[in-house]
Amino acid sequence: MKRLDALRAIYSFLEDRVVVTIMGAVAAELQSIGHRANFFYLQHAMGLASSMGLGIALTRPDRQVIVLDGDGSVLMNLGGLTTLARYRPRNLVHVVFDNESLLSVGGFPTATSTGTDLAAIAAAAGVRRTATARTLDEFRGAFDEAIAARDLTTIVAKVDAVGPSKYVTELSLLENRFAFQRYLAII
Ligand SMILES: Cc1ncc(C[n+]2csc(CCOP(=O)(O)OP(=O)(O)O)c2C)c(N)n1
Ligand SMILES: [Mg+2]
Repeated sequence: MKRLDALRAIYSFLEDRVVVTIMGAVAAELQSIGHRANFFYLQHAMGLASSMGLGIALTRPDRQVIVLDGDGSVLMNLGGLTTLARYRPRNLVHVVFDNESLLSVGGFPTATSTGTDLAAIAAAAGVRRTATARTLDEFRGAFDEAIAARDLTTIVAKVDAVGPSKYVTELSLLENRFAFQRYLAII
């Protein structure tokens, strides 16, 4: 499965949800489909996208929050899963695109390439709903089920280690930050 295809498969759903992504390839891919004011691309703070999503989900229980994470990022902050599970925001879906690689910085293999199972770690951390998707159909099914369940879910989507030709986009961090802050203030 290509991450870009997985993003395309859920894009229409993301259009009016609060979306937080990690930096790098996934941010550039989502922007290539179409940036929206309700999308925030967390730069630099690797491993903290779920923490930011958690904060928004807890303060805005009326909104659905989707976090688009990466294997390397989650591995860098495994404690984030325990905190997510502890607060169990029912309005947060945590998607981890697992390409078994630190793709955005050159493609170094991560621990998921040697057997680490992030869905199992999320479950052991206390996340009650977890899924692993290896095909586009499985991903779409797992995503729809997570939304319907109205409960915290971590979906590990196993994707190819391929990304966009360039990761730097025209949208600057500060511009994205202020526009996202204004979006959250008016919804
Ligand atoms: C604390 C910290 N260390 C290192 C980096 C450099 N860095 C940026 S993206 C990235 C790889 C992210 O890997 P992953 O989450 O698997 O996403 P992928 O690039 O594979 O899509 C790294 C190491 C960073 N931004 N922050
Ligand atoms: Mg990765």
